[in-house]
Amino acid sequence: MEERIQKLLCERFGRDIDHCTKEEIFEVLMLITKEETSKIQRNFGKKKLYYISAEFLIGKLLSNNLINLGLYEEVKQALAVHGRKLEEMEEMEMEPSLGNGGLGRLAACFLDSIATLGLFGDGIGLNYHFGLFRQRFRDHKQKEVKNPWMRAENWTNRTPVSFTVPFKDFSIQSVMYDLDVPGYEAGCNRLHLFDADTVDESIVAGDSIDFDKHNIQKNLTLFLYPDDSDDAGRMLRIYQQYFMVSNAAQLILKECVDQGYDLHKLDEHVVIQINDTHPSMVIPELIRLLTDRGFSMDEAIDLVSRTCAYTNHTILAEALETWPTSYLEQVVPHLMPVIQELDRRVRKKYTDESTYIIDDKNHVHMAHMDIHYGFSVNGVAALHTEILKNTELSNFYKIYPDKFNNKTNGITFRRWLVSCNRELSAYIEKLIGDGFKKEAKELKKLLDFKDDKEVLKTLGRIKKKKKEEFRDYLYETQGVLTDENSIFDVQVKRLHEYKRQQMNALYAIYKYQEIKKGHKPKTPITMIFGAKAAPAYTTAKDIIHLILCLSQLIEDDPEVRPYLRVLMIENYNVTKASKIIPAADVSEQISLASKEASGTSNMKFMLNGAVTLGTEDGANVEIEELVGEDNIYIFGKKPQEVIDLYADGSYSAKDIYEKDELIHELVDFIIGEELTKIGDKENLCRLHHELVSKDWFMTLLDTKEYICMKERVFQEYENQEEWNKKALVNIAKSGFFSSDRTIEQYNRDIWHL
Ligand code: CRA
Repeated sequence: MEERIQKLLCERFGRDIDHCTKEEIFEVLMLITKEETSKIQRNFGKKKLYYISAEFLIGKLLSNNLINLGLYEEVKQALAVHGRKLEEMEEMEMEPSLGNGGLGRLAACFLDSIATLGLFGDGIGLNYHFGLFRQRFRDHKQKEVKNPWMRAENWTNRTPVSFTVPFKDFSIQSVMYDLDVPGYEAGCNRLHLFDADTVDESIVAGDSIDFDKHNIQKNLTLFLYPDDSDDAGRMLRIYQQYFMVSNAAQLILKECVDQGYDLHKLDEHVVIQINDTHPSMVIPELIRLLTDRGFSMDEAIDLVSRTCAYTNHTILAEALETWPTSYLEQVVPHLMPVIQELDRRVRKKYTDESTYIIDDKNHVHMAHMDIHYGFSVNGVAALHTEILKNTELSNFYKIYPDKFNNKTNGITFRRWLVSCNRELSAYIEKLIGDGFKKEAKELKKLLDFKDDKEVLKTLGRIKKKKKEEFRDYLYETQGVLTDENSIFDVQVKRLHEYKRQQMNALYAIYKYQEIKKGHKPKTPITMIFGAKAAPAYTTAKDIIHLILCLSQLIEDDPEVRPYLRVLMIENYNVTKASKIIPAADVSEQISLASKEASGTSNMKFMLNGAVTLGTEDGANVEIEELVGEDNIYIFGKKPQEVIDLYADGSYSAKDIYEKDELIHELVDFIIGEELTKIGDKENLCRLHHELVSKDWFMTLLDTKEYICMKERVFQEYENQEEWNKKALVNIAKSGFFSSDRTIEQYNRDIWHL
């Protein structure tokens, strides 16, 4: 390996390893990894899965792919001979900006597991040049700048595959870029990312995320989730979605034809997983393409319905996409006859208007189309699926009880343990062998060491080491120095009111005031946040402002700072997740019960030995069942109570604010002089007003219980042996959340590959 690295470095840069930069060495390692990946066997089968998704949040690939290829140690040694560290080369890699949150990361974990299980399945998405914005903090506020993550040498390979994608007034020629996805000690699949050569990065103004939304040829794949607060932005999203699925549909048919398959048996050779509603137009597009090839409408609809399966990831109304027919007419008029036909058939068969595809306001409900014309509908955690069946989609469940099924999310342990926490992974391996990397349930064997004081101590030492590493990383990247001897209390996820970062901020205010009164915690507390807010989501941005102002207030206060810190990681992404999660003691999963479909960071934290402080929501419920109540801290109103509160409209934030002295005081602190001195009064007042007058996601409902429970968590942390035992139980029971298990279930129940 050493020789090979040297040779390639000399060829490309004319220098040997001792004289090359980290960037150069990274590039060569990437090329070697790509070459090695291209040599391993492709998964194959007579039926193929196409996982279509607007996001694939794949993260950096070097160390992950090396681990999966079994080359990590070899490369590490080769570099070490020259005193160079693989970790330092990894830092040179740009993180692909192809996703936003859990849904995109889930798709990436799935690709790893699909390949690892030897299943024949590729991902299909878009090659966004600037991806999601990069977050900067200025004046205690989020500022969005573009994120140019692509380099001349990339993990992707340009392929000769190209399709013509027709729009109303023009068509666009696509280019397919491929990325190899090696499984762990297994075969390889691909991620196909479509793009167009006409896309022009120079139309983006400077560092910003502003560009001409009307120039589709030039802007089509510039950004993931371009601002949709105006018509042009919404239209652009339709252009993107159609571009993605038309390419997908054309590729699928081409691959079938190339294999010599009979398209009349499409469903025997193809299964399409529609990841949320962004790819839903694949249904009418495939029907259109089949009828163009002479299939009758009846047969085309029947075939496509037996080929497509839909995953729902949320019950939040804002994310359940509907498109006005007038928009679709302007972008993809050729799909409208198909969509109208699909709707007509529903109307003929069913009387329940709430299940129609096109409603009386002429909006097309993408999820409705998926449910009627797909053969499977799945939720992403047990509770979520129950809520879909009984509440959100109950009218559909009545019609199609057999289509509904649950697939609790999972995470790949190769990235979220083996790669991001090599120390813990190695120690587990020492205790129980390395079988857990492929058979995650083997982690259960750790329970044998539950009362082994040495083991518990070692777990504590590893945690401390990961905290030190995070301390160094945060200092290098943000110039903030953390205390590795404090409790790391971590909430990292997209910013959304339902996730209730604002409730966590209220706790910070509470603790600040307590310390001011002289009630100091025994062990100092570091509250760590990481979150991006959607650029047009005002309240979310105001919450970031509040957190950053609190952070500043405490940093400047020598009385409080030794006991409490509030820190926010800038531009939280997969790379940063892999640094903070192994260092966390407490995992904050405090969404309003019923609203978080699953969550996946909860699983990552658990796997890395953090203890969950959370509500009865999403996959937290399943975590609780597994670890038992002694090893998790659950608080707050139950899902059904929350659902009932929405139904009868009886929740009133104002009532709570007016009647409860403590809450009143905490909420008013937001507009008190301490914070308005630091921050922007307009933003803070707006947030205050939002909380006391609306509070749609019921922050104030659970705040008091939250504070009490969090106090208990910090108290119990003081008994380190007991705490480490909780950590051990969490790790030992996390096997269920391996995405290998999830994918096995998808395959067994839905894909049948
Ligand atoms: N935001 C859910 O909210 C879930 C992931 C993956 C989400 C999470 O609870 O873990 O999907 N939903 O299933 C979503 O994106 C459009 O809906 C998420 O990432």
